[in-house]
Amino acid sequence: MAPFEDVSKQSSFHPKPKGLLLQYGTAGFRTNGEHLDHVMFRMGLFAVLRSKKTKATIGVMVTASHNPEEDNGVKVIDPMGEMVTAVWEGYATQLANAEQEDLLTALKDLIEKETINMSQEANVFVGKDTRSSSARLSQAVMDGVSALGGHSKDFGLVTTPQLHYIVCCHNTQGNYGEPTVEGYYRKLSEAFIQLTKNAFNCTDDQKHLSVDGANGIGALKLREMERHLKKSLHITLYNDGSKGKLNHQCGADFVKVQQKAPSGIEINPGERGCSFDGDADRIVYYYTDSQGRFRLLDGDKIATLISTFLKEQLTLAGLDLKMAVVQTAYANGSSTNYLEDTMKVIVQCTKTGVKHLHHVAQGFDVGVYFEANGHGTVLFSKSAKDKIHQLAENPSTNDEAKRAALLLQNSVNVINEKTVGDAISNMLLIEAILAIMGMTIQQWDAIYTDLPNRQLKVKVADRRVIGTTDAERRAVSPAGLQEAIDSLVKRHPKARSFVRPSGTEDVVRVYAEAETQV
Ligand code: G16
Repeated sequence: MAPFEDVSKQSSFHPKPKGLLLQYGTAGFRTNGEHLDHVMFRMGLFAVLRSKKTKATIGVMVTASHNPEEDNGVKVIDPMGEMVTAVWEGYATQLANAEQEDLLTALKDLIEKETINMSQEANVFVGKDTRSSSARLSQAVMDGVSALGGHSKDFGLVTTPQLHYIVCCHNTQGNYGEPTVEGYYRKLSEAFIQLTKNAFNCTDDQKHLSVDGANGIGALKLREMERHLKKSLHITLYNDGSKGKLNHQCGADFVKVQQKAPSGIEINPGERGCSFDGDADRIVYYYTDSQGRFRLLDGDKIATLISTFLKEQLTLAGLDLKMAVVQTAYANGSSTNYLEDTMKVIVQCTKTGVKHLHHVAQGFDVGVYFEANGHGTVLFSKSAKDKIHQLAENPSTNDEAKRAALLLQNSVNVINEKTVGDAISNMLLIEAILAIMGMTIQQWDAIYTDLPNRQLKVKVADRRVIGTTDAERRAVSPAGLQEAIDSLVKRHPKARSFVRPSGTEDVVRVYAEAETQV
């Protein structure tokens, strides 16, 4: 059957509800899982075209990450593990929103606009999270792939970063690693074990970490990974999905926004805990201090810890590389001040969405990027990696520089940089850094003091009436909104506030920070 006839026939099994329009949001389409069947089928078609265009394998992950269990969504992964470009996001929206009778026309338009060679082979790797709707929706993706003559490979339950890793390994013919989940465990664990060999005085107690798996896929995968870590880290896993509901009163988003510990976790005062989100691409850390106060170490604190460590090792190695930290409007003002004034690193601010941060970080030798919500990673340019490698291999390198170069090399391997953020990989990196630097979580927390801050979600009739500029730090519409914010902000020292429409939930997000809180 000619491909378009098959699309016509198959799409009638995945019909689009008339009039339903969805926007490609911060990380792809996301809404209640009941409304996504046609979107998933069409994202299967879309992935085939993207694969033909790039002559490489594309990933499609069925997940709604931090959203509640009843939601679902889709993240499309480009050949090198990155997210698709803005132009292709536009095509995805056109395909998802074409009425049933217009689907073939939308498809042919895209093929023509991008001059896609339809005889080129297409391969799509598909993964899913643990939501109850994910199995049905990932089948819809695969139906879309086969309707347009593509080949799909189902990786089943995987974290989003694992699918990014597998796509990148496959497309680099194994250069990035072995393209399997086991290959992922081996690569990261080996790098972690090598790194922590440098933590000379680390006691068994210091190797202990409590992990909140958000009742999601991250919990399952961390359990699978444990044996590869060979007791180099002692993990107690909570919210492993055996009874609680996904992201409900737990997980990285809950902890960050509510600024309190997840339910279902028991940690003694002073001990480290961390939370993953629903697809394990975000992580935040915390502990309770001696006065029983909950202390959160979010993406800003993570970026500071990692950049402190990397900067120190680059100096010891004698490597003069350009390093920057990329943040968003949510970054706590204290973190930005500390990075710029004390650490003297370049800091840049972008719009929300790791795809934006990733892009800016690519402009540096070492680009550390984290959103305050715990989503981020570190990018090393090819020339930075080459210089580190040469130094580590050169027999005339002195001992101190060699040790630093080896630490940097193993850090590169433990950081799953092709993923735009990976909770498991970031957890291992943080644990290794704390062990190597002999640092407690309290000492890490004391690097700088967060300005008190709050984040709220507000439900409005149409969140799209809010337009923003200046990396979402100022509202341009509706008229009068920014002036009202300004007049409140100027009454308080070190105050800052902004509003922006969420790209993953049907809410407006409101952020405020100031020197003091009442
Ligand atoms: C996604 C994006 C993140 C973003 C978050 C919230 O995270 O990947 O970059 O910060 O949504 O976005 P918004 O404020 O627009 O709703 P995740 O972990 O849910 O995929």
